[in-house]
Amino acid sequence: MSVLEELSQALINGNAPKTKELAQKAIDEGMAPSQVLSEGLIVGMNEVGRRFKNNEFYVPEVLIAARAMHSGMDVLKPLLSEAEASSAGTVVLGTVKGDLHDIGKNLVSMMLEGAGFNVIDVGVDVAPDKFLEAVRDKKPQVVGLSALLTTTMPAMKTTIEALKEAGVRDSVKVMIGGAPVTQRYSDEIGADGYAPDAASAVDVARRLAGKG
Ligand code: B1M
Repeated sequence: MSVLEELSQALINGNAPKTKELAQKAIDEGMAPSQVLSEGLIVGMNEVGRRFKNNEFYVPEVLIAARAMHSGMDVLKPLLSEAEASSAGTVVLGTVKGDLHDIGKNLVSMMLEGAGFNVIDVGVDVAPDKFLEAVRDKKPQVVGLSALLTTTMPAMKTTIEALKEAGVRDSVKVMIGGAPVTQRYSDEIGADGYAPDAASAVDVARRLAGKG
């Protein structure tokens, strides 16, 4: 097994210390941090997602794998930001009001950071006003809204409306995502982009920030 295959496997097994050790080993062997991320950690996390969808994995396994992903990212993050001399842009990211799900949002955050974005994570259960405040303060190119409940999807629309009412809608692009969200819903509420998963969130954010 190659070191990257071992790394993916350690992440799938939820073995955080081993994931960290193997990420470091791959770097020490001379691999680029972006390669270790995309061909090691993300391959592993995709497999976790697949097993979760097929009911082979349950929530605890997903949480433990996400923790292992974090420990691998601890090794890669400083190296990735070194490699990306200039920031790809700033993204304010949060889970909308009434919604406490953050595993997917955190993956999106990690992937964006890995791609050189400066991510300002405003957390979960974020009211439109709080998004607005972050947009005013941080002047991001993109604001990312995540929702996992059909009952909280309308908060995406409310947030966009709050940005409009405050007169800042034209200064920022809105990207939305989360399991129940669709491209159709994105069009319907006037968002600028929709991403079905964390990897495509990077492509969409690049496009919206004018860097892709
Ligand atoms: Co909740 N939950 N949950 N839950 N939960 C779901 C979402 C549900 C589908 C389960 C079910 O009934 N089958 C259901 C929603 C039904 C619906 O609305 N149609 C549900 C429910 C009902 C609830 C509660 C109401 C349960 C209750 O209390 N009765 C409650 C609500 C609490 C609240 O938010 N107010 C609740 C609570 C919880 C826990 C706290 C136990 C826990 C959350 C822990 C946490 O996040 N820290 C939890 C979990 C874990 C889940 C499931 C099992 C897994 C979600 C997850 O993390 N997936 C979920 C069932 C399911 O999805 N099958 C479920 C893994 C994650 C990697 O995927 O989040 O989809 P995901 O993110 C993906 C993409 O969607 C995308 O990229 C990510 C990576 O590829 N993406 C974006 C996400 N955000 C994005 C943003 C972007 C772009 C892409 O741009 C900005």
